[in-house]
Amino acid sequence: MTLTSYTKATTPFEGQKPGTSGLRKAVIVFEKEHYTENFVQCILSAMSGNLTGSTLVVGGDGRYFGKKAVDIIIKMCAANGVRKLLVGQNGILSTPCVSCIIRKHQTAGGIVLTASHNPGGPDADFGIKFNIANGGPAPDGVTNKIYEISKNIVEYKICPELHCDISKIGTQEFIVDHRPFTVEVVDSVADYVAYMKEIFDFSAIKNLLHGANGPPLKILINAMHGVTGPYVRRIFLEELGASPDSAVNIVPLEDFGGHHPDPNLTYAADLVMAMKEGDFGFGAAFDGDGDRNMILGHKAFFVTPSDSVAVIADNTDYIPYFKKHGVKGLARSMPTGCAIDRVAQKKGVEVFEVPTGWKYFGNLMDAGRLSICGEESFGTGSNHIREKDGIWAVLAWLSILAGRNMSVEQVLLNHWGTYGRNFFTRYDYENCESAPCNKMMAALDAMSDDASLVGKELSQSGKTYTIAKIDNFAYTDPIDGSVAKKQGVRVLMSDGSRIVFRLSGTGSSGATVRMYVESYESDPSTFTKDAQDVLKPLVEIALSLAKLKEYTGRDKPTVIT
Ligand code: VG1
Ligand code: CO
Repeated sequence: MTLTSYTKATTPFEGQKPGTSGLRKAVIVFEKEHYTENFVQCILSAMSGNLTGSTLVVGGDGRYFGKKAVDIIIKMCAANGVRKLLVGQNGILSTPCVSCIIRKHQTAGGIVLTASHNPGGPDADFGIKFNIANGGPAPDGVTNKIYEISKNIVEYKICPELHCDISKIGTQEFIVDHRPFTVEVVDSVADYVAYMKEIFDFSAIKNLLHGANGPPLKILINAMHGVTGPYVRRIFLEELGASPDSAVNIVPLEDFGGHHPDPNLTYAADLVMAMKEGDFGFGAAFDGDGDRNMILGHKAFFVTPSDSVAVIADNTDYIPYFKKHGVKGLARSMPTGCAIDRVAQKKGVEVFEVPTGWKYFGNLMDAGRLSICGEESFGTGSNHIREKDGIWAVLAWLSILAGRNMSVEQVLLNHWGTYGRNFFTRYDYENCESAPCNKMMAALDAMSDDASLVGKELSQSGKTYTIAKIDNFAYTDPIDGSVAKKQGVRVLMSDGSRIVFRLSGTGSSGATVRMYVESYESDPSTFTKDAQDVLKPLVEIALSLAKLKEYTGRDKPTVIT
């Protein structure tokens, strides 16, 4: 039977502007008539010359509205001349897995259905993100094009009679407008698991977990009811043979059990509590779409993400992938603590500082100049794909623990012993009113033009810092020369300490202020101190410099990491 596609008239919606990582809005917004269709059409139209005859990957974190969105995307891709879709079974694919499949099958790109760490469910958030042929999030040039198209859209194409069963693995063929159209429903984990087995030495990790060279390491992996559940089961329980009590919350739920699927000390409190009891030597959690990770050691010893990526970069000898491909360069996002810079310096490789968001790493990787990178927001990854990758980070850590025969805490103490410690913390003020936050950012921005502030001393609780420079971070991509401006106000102190302020670009409403505070210590007697204690004076300085309490009306943050 030949199916026919139709052109439907529509009108633009305001605000279909992809943020740090795709378009994120409340589910009720995506449920508005034509809303999702409009945005999907904008993505497809933005592909222009590459659309007809293309293959795309489709999948997401399993949150509420995901299946509905997959159905719409299949019907619209069919109508828009796409040749083939690779769809995760039941619409399930982690974000790193989408990236892996795009690359392995050399597709023109993929559509990821996730709002990542934002809560899910009918009263929470949904999101749509476009990834390009390198497997990474669309760069600003592409997202700007999508947004421009969204402002003037008048119609979209859809094939309403096309019905596709995405619960069964296998290929389904259709004829749409006399053209063949194929949907291949793929196993949600197979390609990804195979790739991890190439990258890491699974037998070394198995030995660590089973105690071949010492006491067995007990691990606790918390999937937070996000998309990583099936990956955790297959990799940690089946492949690595960890005991069943090693993995919790591994059934993906449409509302993540009502929680924020964000692996940090606040939202993954259950993991922290369980680790504190002391039965486990290693703990980890992931976010909704599986690209973030949190690493904990025995008794919930916390590894700040800025240190995590530095440790991985410093220990690549234990990871077969890097032995084979080498380590070309390192990178971090601007607000991320600078520990990795020190590793780069020692190893004599380039280090890059890019704006917040994984999309800025892709060009450097494609150009062969970047191997390992991370963000303070629990994102860690490498050039094996073009997204950050939570499970990869855990496997990297386990490889290091196995290779060095050390605990998490020992690895960190060792690292600080070599490099010194970059103390780091982030304060988040979620869901504030937008107008006063914008004013606060404007006031901070104005400070970057104020030369009289340079050299000014700021004191608090017996500590004094001298302002060396204030700027609003701008980045010129070394590969294509594209420029990203106003990426966050940085207050750089003369001793290398830093304060950074920016507004979140992943929220679905209101404003979230992020304040990042970092200072470096080379005195070993400080290394085991609590970051909050060490950074307290600088935090106070930051709060008063920005008049944060006055502008936001908040006397404490929602989340501290
Ligand atoms: C946040 C993080 C950023 C991360 C982004 C996407 O962005 O700060 O580092 O890349 O989320 O992560 P923002 O604009 O809210 O600060 V994910 O796992 O939500 O896709
Ligand atoms: Co995520």
